[in-house]
Order: sequence, then C-alpha cells, then structure tokens
Amino acid sequence: MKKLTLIASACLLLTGPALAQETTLRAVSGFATGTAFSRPYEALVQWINENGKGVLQIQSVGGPESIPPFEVGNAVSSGVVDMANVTAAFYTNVLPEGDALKLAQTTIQQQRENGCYEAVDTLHQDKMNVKYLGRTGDGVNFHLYLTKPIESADLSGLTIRTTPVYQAMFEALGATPVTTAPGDVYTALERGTIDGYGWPIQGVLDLGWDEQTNYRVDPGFYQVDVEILVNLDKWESLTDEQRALLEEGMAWLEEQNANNAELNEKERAAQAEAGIETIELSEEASATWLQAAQDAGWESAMAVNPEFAETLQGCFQE
Ligand code: 173
Repeated sequence: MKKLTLIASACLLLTGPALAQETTLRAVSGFATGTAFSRPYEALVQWINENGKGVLQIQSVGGPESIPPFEVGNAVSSGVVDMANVTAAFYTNVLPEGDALKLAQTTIQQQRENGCYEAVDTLHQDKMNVKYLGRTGDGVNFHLYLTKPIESADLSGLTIRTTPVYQAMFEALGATPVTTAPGDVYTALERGTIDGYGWPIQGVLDLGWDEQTNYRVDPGFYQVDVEILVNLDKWESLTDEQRALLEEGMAWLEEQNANNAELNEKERAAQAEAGIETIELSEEASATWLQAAQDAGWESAMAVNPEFAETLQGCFQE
C-alpha cells in the first residue's frame, strides 16, 4: 500500500509540470501590419512572447489579408481566432453597443478605477462571448480629411467614407455617407467616388492616403478605441498564470497610451510636410461641429441600448 502511494505520488510529481503546458493563442488584427493601430498590438504580441516562455505564446496570423476587418468580431466571438486587435466600430454587427466606446473622455486607467471597464467587459462577455482585455487609442481623436475645402460645419453635397464612428455625425452635418473598410479608401479617393473620409490623426501616411488627401478639418472629435479581445471559452480554459500574464501585458500596453499626445504632434507635422493643409474651423463652426459629434454619438448610443448608454454617461466623463 505504502509502496503504491509512493509510486502514485512520483507519477503525480512527474506529470504535474507537464500538465501546465504552454498554450499558443492565434490572434488577428483588424488593421494592416505595421500601421498606427496595429503597432500597439504587435508590441503586445512581442511582450507576451518574450515574457511568457513556457506559459503562453501568441501567434499572429496578420491583418486584413487574413480576415476582413468587419468580420474580425465574428471570428473572435465564434473562436475562429482566439484573440483580436480591433476597433469596436468594426464589430457593431456583433455588438451594436460597441460604437459608444468612442464617446469616452477618460483614460482606460480611469475606466478601470470607476467601474466603466467592468461594465464594458461584462457586456462583451454576455453579448459577444469575448473577454475585453483592454483598450489602446486613448488621447487620439478622429478627423475629417477632404479632397476639396469646406468653409463651415456644413457637409452637404459631399460624399464621405465612414464607419459607424462618423456615420451619425457626418449625416447630421449633411454629408452622404458611404461605409467602407480602410482597404478600399485609397481607390475610392483615386476614382473620385468619395470627397473625403473619416480617420484618426494617426496613420494616414502609413496607409499612403496623403497622396490623395488635400485637407484635414480641425478640431478632432471623439476618442479612438482599439480593443484587445479574447474568445471567452478560450479565456476560461486558461490557467490563472496564463490569464495574469495577459493582464500584465495589457496593463503594460495601456501605460503606453500616454505616448499618444507626442505621436499626434508628430503626425500633424508629417501631414503638413506631405502637403495636407489644415482647415481650422471658426470658433462658431467648431462649436457646431463638436456639438453634432456629441449629440449624434449619444443619440445613437441611446437608441441601441439606453441602459448601457446611461451607465457610460456616468463613467466616461471625469
Ligand atoms: O476605419 C475607421 O475609420 C475607424 O472606424 C477607425 C477606428 C479606430 C481606429 C482607426 C480607424
């Protein structure tokens, strides 16, 4: 009996470490590799692969060439991939409430403190079957870029490329919106089927769109949200150590959101250098512009899910 117990314990000792095997997550990005909103994700993959040896590794299957951006939400929700780097505007087909994340006026660190993160995470888990690991893009605004100038906050007569981020606002200001993935913007500009597009302050030059862009309208509006999501079944199958590693890596990445102010300034300078002229709206037109953004944004959020929108209104402002 004693001998048997000894053998059994020896077996446990031998198999114990082998049970906690290294896991590899397959991840995809909704943004092209090497461009502004993919770089933070690429840094996270590198951090995890350096710090997670023997625990967890991430294998990136790339960007939009692997999965179309508007399908990335479906892919991580259903488990086609384990992890995704994607803005909520690209997955409103799975989680319509996601569009409201652009309305945050606080940092992800503040959202983690005041319960906002938990509300957003719970919604993602319940309605999309994903763990909302965290958020990049804090401090980065969206802008309107144009091929022809405007003089006021009136966009009537202009056909503008949008995603859910800009749709309600640009429509309220009179534009004709056309929704396209980033991959189709260059050709649409080249062919003249659009007069401009919405995009953040960062990344225009990465995509080569400066060649087809004459103006950027200031001020910027809303706040970029790019999420790191993990399929919930996969998340729940991980060990505490593996989950802690992902959370540690995410916290490390989120600290770097603080660099965005400096990156924004560099992008402004680079756009000017590339020949993109700034249209600075007058004080009055700026007020109309920003009010349209807020009104259209919150109105849409309320129409989708009033309870969730009210929760966000309580914690997305300082
Ligand atoms: O494609 C977009 O214009 C868009 O919605 C977006 C959102 C976050 C970052 C970059 C682009």
